[in-house]
Amino acid sequence: MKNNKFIVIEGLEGAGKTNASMCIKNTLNQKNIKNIILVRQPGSTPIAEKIRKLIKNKFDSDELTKETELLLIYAARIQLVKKIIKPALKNGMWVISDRHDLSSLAYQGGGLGIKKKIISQLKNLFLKDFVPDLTVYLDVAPKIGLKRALKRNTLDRIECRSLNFFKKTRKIYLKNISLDKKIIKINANLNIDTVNKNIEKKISNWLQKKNI
Ligand code: Z5A
Repeated sequence: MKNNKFIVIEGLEGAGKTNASMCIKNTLNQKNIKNIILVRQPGSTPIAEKIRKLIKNKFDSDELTKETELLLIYAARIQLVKKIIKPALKNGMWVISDRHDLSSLAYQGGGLGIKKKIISQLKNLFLKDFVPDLTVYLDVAPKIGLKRALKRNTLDRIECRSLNFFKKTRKIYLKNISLDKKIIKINANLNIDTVNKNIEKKISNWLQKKNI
């Protein structure tokens, strides 16, 4: 029987999702799980990567409406789920995704104020009962996350939003993780070694519970 899983990493910018992806992959490798693919959202197919550019770049002569932003992100997600994630899972691969639909609820719902009902309708229409086996939510204070993101490069269109936007986004993340037993919360304000140790420990426990 296949025991491969779909694992999602969530959190604000600078939470350390890229680092967490590698940490989870290494933890799986240690358990002799080697058939793993890493994807990111929006992105990871040629079309979804084009949409990613539309989402992240600033346009002087035009501005995405919040509804357009939501629909573009969902379009990229559907492309990735149908073309890559579902076929990979069917073929026994493990999939680690940097973000999934909880990001839409947090950013476009919490941050931009689109009604939860609308986002849930999109989810029900296109993802149906396709849900991650596990979500690792990296909880970082918006100020700390943005400071880390700033150190790395110039800020993109979304990263330029106000601190209040990210506070509202985090609030929705926290609300949702309290409702879902398949979400693990990690304190991402701590130093990177401690964060990695905590991720490794929680993933190992989870695998053990699943008899993997
Ligand atoms: N978006 C959306 O709005 N709605 C959706 O449904 C989806 C996405 C799916 C994707 O851009 C954008 O799309 C994102 C949300 C939106 N926009 N924003 N803003 P992205 O992929 O470029 O942005 P991101 O997902 O937020 O990635 P990120 O900024 O690269 O964050 P990260 O992957 O979590 O961080 P990192 O690259 O691992 O770490 C950032 C830096 O911090 C790096 O130098 C690390 O070495 C450092 N770091 C990481 N952890 C630590 C700790 N613990 N201590 C100290 N330093 C650390």
